[in-house]
Amino acid sequence: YKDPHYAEGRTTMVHLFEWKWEDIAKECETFLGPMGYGGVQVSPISENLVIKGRPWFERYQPVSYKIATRSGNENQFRDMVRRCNKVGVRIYVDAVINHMTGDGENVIGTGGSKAYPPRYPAVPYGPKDFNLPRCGIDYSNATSIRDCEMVGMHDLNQGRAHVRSKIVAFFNKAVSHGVAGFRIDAAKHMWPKNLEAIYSKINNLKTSIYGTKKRPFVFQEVISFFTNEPANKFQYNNLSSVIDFVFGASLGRIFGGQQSLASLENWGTQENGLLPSKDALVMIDNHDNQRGHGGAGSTILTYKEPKQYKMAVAFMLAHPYGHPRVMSSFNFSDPNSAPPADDNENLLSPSPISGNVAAGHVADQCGHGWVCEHRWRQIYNMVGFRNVAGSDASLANWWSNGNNQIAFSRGNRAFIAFNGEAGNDLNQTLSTGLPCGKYCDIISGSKTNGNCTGKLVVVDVDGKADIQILKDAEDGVLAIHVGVIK
Ligand code: ARE
Ligand code: CA
Repeated sequence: YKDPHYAEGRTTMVHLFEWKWEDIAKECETFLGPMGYGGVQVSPISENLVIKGRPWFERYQPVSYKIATRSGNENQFRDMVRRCNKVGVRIYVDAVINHMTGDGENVIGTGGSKAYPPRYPAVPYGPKDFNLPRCGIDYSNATSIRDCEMVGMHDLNQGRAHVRSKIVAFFNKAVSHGVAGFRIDAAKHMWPKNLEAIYSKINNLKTSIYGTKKRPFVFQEVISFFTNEPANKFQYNNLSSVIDFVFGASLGRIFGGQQSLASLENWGTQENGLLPSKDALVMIDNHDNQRGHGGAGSTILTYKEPKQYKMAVAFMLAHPYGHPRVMSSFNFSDPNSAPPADDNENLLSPSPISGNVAAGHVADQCGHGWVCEHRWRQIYNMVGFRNVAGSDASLANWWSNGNNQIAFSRGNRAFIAFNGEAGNDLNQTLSTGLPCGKYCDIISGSKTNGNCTGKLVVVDVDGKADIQILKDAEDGVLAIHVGVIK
């Protein structure tokens, strides 16, 4: 359950938050595939409650397990998975299985199903399928975290055979369409032994795509910062991967200027409070904490602080620790707001990419309020860096000025330097570990038609190069690798 099953040479997934299935299919073909992304985490696929104003969070209140949301229907979903797999990009489903909706009258879902909480005839679930008596979560109590209701939503009892079988059937429907795995929403609110039983019943992945006897990649959402929390990540990482929230909170603090970059020398070890690397799905921000939901507060960096954010993302993608996930957002000021509406205001989720990218071309941003961090040159070029570095090129040539300037290589394949000092330029001759040659910096530009559109870096026979990052440069990073020799 810990192998993402990326196609050969790929290493990184992107969360295309609130995107439509048709748009994701196109994005796989025109951008993600060509640029080397390994997979997409999609928004929840199961029919959800329609909430007035259509906030993004309605998608976390299931009404049934029909594939019918504003992202699209089951045919569109199946078509997306097929087209993405065809260009080497995997699909991971965000699975909301801890709960259904809150209370409500005239509850109607995005697929037209009616519900009378706690009765959900379209599954069907009835009162016996939920934990009783109803209670609110007390976060100091392990049982309460599992068996009480998160913000008033009816809490499913995954100990019941009926509930398990419905969840398993839902997973197997997605597997039959060719997905590579699942994000388990609110895993912390379900008992590890129940999850284990459910995972074990999921079918093997489609052999025609993944080969024989391949288990789904399962990454569990367990918000956990301290080992002494009654429900914490170390209770889940023996089952499958876990999203490590310490990662983004710590890097946010460091690249946000509260702690020196030099302190990253031993990053990725137990001392940092992180899970073992192979168990950890990591990110700088996610759809919750970028808008103040779900813990860690103001230390989280987002697209709203672009220079620091791009540095933190570059560090995540350059460092060998963990399975990285890039966030792709829509712009917001109100944390509850719906995804962008299109010109006629009827459709939510207008196409982020219509008219912005011609096939085969790269645009650095999307339109219509979609931020598309994954299309920022400094981010997608770092995905390329990670693919070139691979999993066996270990961290080497660590250098720091003892403060906020650092550099390291990934074996003899890739090299990166950071200047996080507001008051000082970085101007150093550094060991890059790379073969002698002229390289294109992939942060200030790209290599196109044999030329560098950004800085040129000359590595001499000893592997040394003059590295310069000015204090007021647009980006505080310089990165080169053996795939961009001029
Ligand atoms: C919405 C409204 C509520 C209303 C409810 C029911 O906002 O006011 O009562 O509906 O009508 C998302 C939103 C919620 C939203 C929900 C359903 O964030 O605001 O509720 O959708 O529409 C905890 C959980 C963690 C969870 C975070 C948000 O442990 O699992 O809270 N994250 C996932 C998703 C969310 C989603 C859900 C779960 C629910 O990523 O997008 O909620 O499916 C400490 C604790 C953490 C805790 C954190 C925040 O750090 O250690 O465990 O996270 O505080 O409370
Ligand atoms: Ca629960």
